[in-house]
Amino acid sequence: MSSDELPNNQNALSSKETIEENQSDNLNLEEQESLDWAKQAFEKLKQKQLEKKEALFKESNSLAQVTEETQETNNLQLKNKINNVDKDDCLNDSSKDILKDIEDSGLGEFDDSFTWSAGVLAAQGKEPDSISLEDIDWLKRLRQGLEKTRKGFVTDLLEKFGDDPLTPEVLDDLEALLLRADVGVNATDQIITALRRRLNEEVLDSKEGFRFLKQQLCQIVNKPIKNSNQEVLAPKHKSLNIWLLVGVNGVGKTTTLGKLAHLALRSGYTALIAAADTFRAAAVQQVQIWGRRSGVSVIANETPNADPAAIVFDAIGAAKSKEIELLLVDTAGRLQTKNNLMEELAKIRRIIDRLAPEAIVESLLVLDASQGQNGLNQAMSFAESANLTGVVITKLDGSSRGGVAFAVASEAKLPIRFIGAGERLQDLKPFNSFEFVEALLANR
Ligand SMILES: Nc1nc2c(ncn2[C@@H]2O[C@H](COP(=O)(O)OP(=O)(O)O)[C@@H](O)[C@H]2O)c(=O)[nH]1
Ligand SMILES: [Mg+2]
Repeated sequence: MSSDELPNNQNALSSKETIEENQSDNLNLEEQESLDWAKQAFEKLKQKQLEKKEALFKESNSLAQVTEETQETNNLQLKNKINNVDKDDCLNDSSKDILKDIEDSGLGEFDDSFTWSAGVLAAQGKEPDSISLEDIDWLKRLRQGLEKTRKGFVTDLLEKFGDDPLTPEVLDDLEALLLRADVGVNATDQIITALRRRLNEEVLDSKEGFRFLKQQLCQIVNKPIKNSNQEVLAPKHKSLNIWLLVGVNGVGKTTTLGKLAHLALRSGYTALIAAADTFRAAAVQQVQIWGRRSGVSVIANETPNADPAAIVFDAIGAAKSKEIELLLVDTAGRLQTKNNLMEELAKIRRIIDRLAPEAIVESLLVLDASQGQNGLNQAMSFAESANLTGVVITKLDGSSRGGVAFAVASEAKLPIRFIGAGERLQDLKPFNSFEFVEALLANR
């Protein structure tokens, strides 16, 4: 194998050196430590990436059993294969592995986006060699996704905060900004009151003010999580866990269900999907595609308007006989009337209670971040009839209204369990308040 096929480590090093030269003059100790951490992490990841690529090429060579001379053609075929599987909904296992390898190889440059992501991981006590490319990819995506929210909020905020100690007038401006960013009346009140109290006690410079604001924002989203006594939502092994995905049409229920199935399998759970959105014919097929993508079986009935409760009935039977740990239930988002929709959810719930009273049931409301305040209204109306236990916020990539997370936590008092930022299988992660707030206020 020629060394040309391997990623060029030299490029990464030279860009790293440039950053170092430019920055080392005016870095304080804390920043220098953070940069060192990021450099170490970058080196480790680069190494892992190299090893992975080498393994991939070796594998492709042994599979095709080609000689040195024909290797170039073979690599080309491999690349073609990779390009093609990207468009294929029904990936086979080996294509999936290759695709994953290639996707994972996107380390990119040692740039501001990498150092920021590394800083967020370091601040949570992680070691440079324990992080993965996926961690970095996700944080970059989250920061990028929240850019629109940030632009309309943080940029103004930084301008208002300036470099001087905070004044009561700045708090009035902050209040208006928070409300405009869909943070909601309750959460905004809470933040402004806390800041005011602090300002009365001491002089607060803008940097400390910003830090205090982040802390307040974290507290707001953490409160319902703490109240639930479950830091991260995960199914209980060797038990039947049933997670219902509810919410209005188009918010991303089915997509989230597919991503959750993938996450569950990767985390070592056995999973099954129930296609209980029978209101639209295409909905069942869409679930089946996600089932194939994630490698999880689907219980469905393709008869138009089949009874969703009957599908859940069958799915529970199958889950019990196969000792499934996580049953994911897709539900309809639109029926003729809102009452019908709520009645249908209640009926599904009754079936579960009757058939699997021992099951651990989660009713997760899926909210589209781009709907802002409207999402909060949905949360309030579903909370009454759907026994909600948590929220999934989707479409954080490119939404300008990510602030709604705070409104949901403080007004609907629901823990945010997962967030979605993209349409790929891996674009869903358990909610982490620290990462979310850091990504939202990433400029400082
Ligand atoms: N950009 C982006 N699109 C998403 C995300 N989640 C879902 N979508 C898209 O939103 C649309 C509606 O999703 P779907 O799962 O069918 O919504 P449902 O009607 O609630 O089941 C689809 O085009 C999805 O690809 C996300 O996190 N980011
Ligand atoms: Mg759907």
